[in-house]
Amino acid sequence: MALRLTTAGESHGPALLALVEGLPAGLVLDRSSIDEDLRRRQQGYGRSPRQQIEADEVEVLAGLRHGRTLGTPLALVVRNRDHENWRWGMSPWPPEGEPEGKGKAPVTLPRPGHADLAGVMKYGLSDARDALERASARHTAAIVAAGAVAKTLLREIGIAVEGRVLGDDLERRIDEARAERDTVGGVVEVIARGVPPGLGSYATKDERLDARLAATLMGTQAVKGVEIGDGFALAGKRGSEAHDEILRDEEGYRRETNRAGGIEAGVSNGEEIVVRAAMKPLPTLMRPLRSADLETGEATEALVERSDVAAVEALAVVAEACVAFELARAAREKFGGDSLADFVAAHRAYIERIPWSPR
Ligand code: EPS
Repeated sequence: MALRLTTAGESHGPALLALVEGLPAGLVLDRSSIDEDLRRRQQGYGRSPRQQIEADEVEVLAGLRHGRTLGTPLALVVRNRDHENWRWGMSPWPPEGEPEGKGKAPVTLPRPGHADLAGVMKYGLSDARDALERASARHTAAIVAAGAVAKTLLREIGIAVEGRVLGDDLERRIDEARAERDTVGGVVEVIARGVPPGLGSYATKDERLDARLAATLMGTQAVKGVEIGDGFALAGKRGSEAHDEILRDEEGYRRETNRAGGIEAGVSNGEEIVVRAAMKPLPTLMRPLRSADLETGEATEALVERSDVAAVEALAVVAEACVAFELARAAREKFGGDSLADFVAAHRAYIERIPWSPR
């Protein structure tokens, strides 16, 4: 019963696609809640003018009938409105007619921090656009659509996932950076409530829930660090200050602290799952860094083009989607079921068996 996500799509191509396999049959999806998450991702202080062009909404091509999943692959599409301006430049087939619109000229001034240089070397490209289009964080719209579906599934077993930006000085930092034609990053936190003990496993590295959450967040554009619970701060503490004492009363086991962030030995322990991701400042700078031209090898300045000053608020929504999808994947492994009713019943039977009281 493996829940799997495959995505495709370029930033200025016709659309982004998400293929979700392994959902149970009978899950009722709500189009407006998926679109609401897509809207949340587009908002946020410091975003690029691109967001005034896009109005992301989900289209379903397969796997759903009358709002209920069929237990078959669910195919989601988010169209790129901006593709209209890139019809020639991003045409999937050799374009017909005279070059027009955006993307006509090759990108040859690689930006430090973006995929441009590594991409052209790795794939043997002459136009960095062939690399940057897929590396673009526009891809995260597909992730958020799939994450909204995962959240719907998790809700059926009492799990809620919520992302937020840490630090309240982001707007000031963005204003200052914009004034100096620079960019900023930041830190986001995702909390998952209602996760039962026992998701993930210590049996193999691949099954560890902490490893899986770290991988999915690190797999998101611009993320350079992930921590679970008190993470890096734990390294400087004594063992007696670092661990969460185990208490037991008539309702079950509980903890008074949650420094482990809800995961011990790669397994959820019933406490809130707390995970943070650090986002680097975005690499497209209006006052560019030094670079070298891909055609001539000459010293130059990196590409300057429309971009965001910050996308940290968007990352909070994306990270929420990533964590939700990974938890849903772990829950599908544990509770199985071809139908939603079977999945929910297996979860209920497990909760009744273990001495844990969801708070
Ligand atoms: C991005 C560059 C910008 C961002 C984009 C990510 O796009 P454009 O090149 O069209 O101005 O707006 O993010 C999105 C489009 C989005 O929806 O999040 C990049 O280079 O990664």
